[in-house]
Amino acid sequence: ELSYPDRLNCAAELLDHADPARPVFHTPTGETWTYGDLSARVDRLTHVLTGDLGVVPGNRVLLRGPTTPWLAACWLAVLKAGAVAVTVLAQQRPHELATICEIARVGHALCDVRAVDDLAKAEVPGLRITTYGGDAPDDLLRRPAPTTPYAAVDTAADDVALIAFTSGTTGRPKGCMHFHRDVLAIADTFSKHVLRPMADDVFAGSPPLGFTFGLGGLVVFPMRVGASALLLEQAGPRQLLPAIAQHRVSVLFTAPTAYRAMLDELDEHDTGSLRRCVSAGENLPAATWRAWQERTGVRIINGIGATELLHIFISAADEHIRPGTTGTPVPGWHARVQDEHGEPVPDGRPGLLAVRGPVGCRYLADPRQRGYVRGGWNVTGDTYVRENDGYFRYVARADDMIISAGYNIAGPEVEDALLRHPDVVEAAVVGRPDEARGQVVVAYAVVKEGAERDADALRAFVRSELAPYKCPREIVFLDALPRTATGKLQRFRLRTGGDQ
Ligand code: 3SK
Repeated sequence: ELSYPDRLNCAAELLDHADPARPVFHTPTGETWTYGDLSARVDRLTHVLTGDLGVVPGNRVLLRGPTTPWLAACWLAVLKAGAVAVTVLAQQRPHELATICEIARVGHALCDVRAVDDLAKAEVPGLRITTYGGDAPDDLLRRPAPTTPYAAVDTAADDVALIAFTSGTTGRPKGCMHFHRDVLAIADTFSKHVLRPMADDVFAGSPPLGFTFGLGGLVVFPMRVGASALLLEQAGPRQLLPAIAQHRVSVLFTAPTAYRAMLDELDEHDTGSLRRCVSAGENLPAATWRAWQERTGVRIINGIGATELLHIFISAADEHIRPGTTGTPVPGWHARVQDEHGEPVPDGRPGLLAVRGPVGCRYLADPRQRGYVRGGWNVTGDTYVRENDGYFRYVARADDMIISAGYNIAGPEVEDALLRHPDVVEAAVVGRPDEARGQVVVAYAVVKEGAERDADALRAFVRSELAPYKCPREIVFLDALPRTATGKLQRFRLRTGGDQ
């Protein structure tokens, strides 16, 4: 059981316990911030926020920019001032930003000068935008401010610290409110018990700080143990590999597609510093896990997390990892598989994943709350099987199950089979309405550059891997699959044949 004092400011907690001389952030250009630098810069920012900018506890402050130490510092400063950080992604467009600001009643924004155009275009009434990293005299970093320490606002452990938005894979964004204690709870559950980082670790990864996968993996987890993180503005597979070699990265956070893409270029880079590799955001195919382990010697820590629950709640480490499964509930979390009425289903049978633990889903002013939290359980929208030894195996997103001629077919199982073909880089499988069968299986595939786009050969390959009723009726080749800004596959766009 986790226990925190009633009064708690998570930013102060993360900043105050590390050795000021130790590094906290590195940049690809070779800049290093120590914990002492970070503390001093956060305090300056907090003075400006609460002075010049008039931010008071409880105000919602939008943060927008590429992954840099300054973005992390702004996040910490907002929390230290007792305000609420509203995190968004650099890819979000004016219309989405306007909706988020309206839902969260955002009054202030701190925005990297390079990302300000779309925020300005959102034309949010009353929004006060302050840019950082530019030349203007009123730039956040150029404003005069006391250099004295700032005493953190005395927030309650249950005060909201963060509103993280999720659009899921479709629909109006939902703001997930998280408390100061929640921020520490993700470090004191998944990170402490599964990841087990050390102060000498160097973290890096692809998820942006506007995605809680990245905020946890690149800021909260390293800071909770006094370790450091390399913050990369560009963090695709092409940038990650040289960065790992150059900065001796030991803890990597990225998504299954990136692991798969990196496999092709592994030989050209030294990945010997890697000690922990975490995969989340989507299901990790067993084939990718095995290939990564064979080539790097590192056993990927697979996990399922959600913006609603801040970070990962089912996972496994070291010898407990079982490829093809997600793992077991992270210590502090409980999970079960239930039917649509909330009744547990027997082990071995698919059903809806339901979890509860130290962090809960609290949508801001959104009736969809009732669908997510049912009978005290958070129902994540994933179909899972619990094996009889307690391991949880992903089947599909609940709305991604395909029912064809009475057969239940899990799209991800067919995708895994497609991905076992050496030419296939990415695959997505959906059900298309069909008069005779209810639905038929349709696959979308991205193949390696120069590989033949031979649908018949690929269908024959799938038939050699799976029962014939699971074989796609049609295979469509694309140059890339439609994904959300956080990299999640948008199957609904393939189902509706929308713009790809
Ligand atoms: O949405 C997810 O998939 C996720 C995974 C890990 C940690 C956090 C999140 C939001």
